[in-house]
Amino acid sequence: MAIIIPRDLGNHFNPDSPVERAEFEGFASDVPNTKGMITAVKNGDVNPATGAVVNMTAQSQRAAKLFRPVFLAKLNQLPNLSGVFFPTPDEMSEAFMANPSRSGRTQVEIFRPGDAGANQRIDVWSFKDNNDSDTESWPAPTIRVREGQLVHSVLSNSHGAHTIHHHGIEPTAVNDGVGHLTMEIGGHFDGEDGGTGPGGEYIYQWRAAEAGTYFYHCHRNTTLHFELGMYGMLIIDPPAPVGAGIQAPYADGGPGYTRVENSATRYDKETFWVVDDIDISWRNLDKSFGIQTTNGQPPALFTGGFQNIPSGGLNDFHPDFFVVTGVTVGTNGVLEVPSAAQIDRNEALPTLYNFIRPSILAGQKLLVRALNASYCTTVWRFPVSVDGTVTAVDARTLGHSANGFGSYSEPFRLSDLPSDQFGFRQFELSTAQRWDILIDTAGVGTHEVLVEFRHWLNYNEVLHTARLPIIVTG
Ligand SMILES: [Cu+2]
Repeated sequence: MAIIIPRDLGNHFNPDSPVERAEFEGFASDVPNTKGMITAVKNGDVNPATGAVVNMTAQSQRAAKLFRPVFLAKLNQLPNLSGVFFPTPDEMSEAFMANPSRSGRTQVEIFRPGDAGANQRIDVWSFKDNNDSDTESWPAPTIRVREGQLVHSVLSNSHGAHTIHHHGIEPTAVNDGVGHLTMEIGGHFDGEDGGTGPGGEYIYQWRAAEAGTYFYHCHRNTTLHFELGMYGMLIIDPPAPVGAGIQAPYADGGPGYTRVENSATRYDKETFWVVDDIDISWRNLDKSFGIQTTNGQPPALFTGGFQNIPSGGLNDFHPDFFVVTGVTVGTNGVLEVPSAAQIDRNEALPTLYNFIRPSILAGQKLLVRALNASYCTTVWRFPVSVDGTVTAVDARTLGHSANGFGSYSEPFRLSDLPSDQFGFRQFELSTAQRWDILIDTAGVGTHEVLVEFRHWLNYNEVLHTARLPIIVTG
């Protein structure tokens, strides 16, 4: 009997064909994962010498496609897999490497607008910094490295299966952190919380090739895990000029250096404006929503997430409120001052609140790193009282001759954008887009930047507007 794969309407799927079955399980379901692929090699389902599939399963198919024979042989020689440590097949070593280390997932509480008593807490998921056990924060702690460094980014697993995808980086395929296809940490096949719990560690290896504003996020069951909060900033800093007195990577908040065309240029302060939308109902979904649990019987339980599922799941998205870099946007659009009761439950809040309300002296330079981490299209409106240079888009420095894009791009001024009748200049960021804006002109006073969250389907509907201040003192 032909069965229609929900995500592939019109194409009939034959579950009796081992090839189709393997493809189906590989792409639409919770298999294969890293441990499963390695186990397939160890079990002899793949010939480690030739890379040929011996027994056709989703795991063996994917392992044969992903791993070169030299790596298959290496896996086969491992004594056992009880250590749940998966070797990085192309691991190399250099002096002055960067070694960030995260575990997933941790849980952090945020608060609805007006909930000063912290009575209506919302759980978000985050990554924990394994080198800083004191503070759990959301967004996850920034990974910050120096341009040119070889990076070994460790992900260990504390609950459920996750990955790290270093968004905008171009690593080798096994280090890309895209679930199912590459290294997924957490050794079970049957849903988020139904498996064996903790397990696994992997070193994602990549080169910090170009300075810029990136971010990292979990790429397993991505639609859900990203909405639940599994992301943090990833900054690659250019080296400082000789004699600058500071060296990359710089501290969040500045001072530091950013590349403008071909030159490392100093900024005094820095902020990350990371806008996000929160749908409370998604917190109550079964955490396997969006994942096909085959149980060996495709397509058994398609738990939601795709277009032709009539209702429920990941196709129902209705944000209840909005946040900027983890701080709640009030119903009036203003960032909410964290209350004592809230800080009691989320100690990172005061730091975040001050960080995203930058205060500079007149004449100082402020680097705004803007990221849309919501599912809305966002419209950013800068008042004409503020000007600055848009230096980079999606971590590519405009006019940077070394990156290959320099010959056909150049930085531009906010004042190059047309202003509307209300005295604002605007641009759009859709999901995952980043702009770097080096603010260098603003009069004394508080300048409000407006960020509109537009309905993800009906662009003209403004769901909410956040008001972000740039405070300039004399
Ligand atoms: Cu995840």
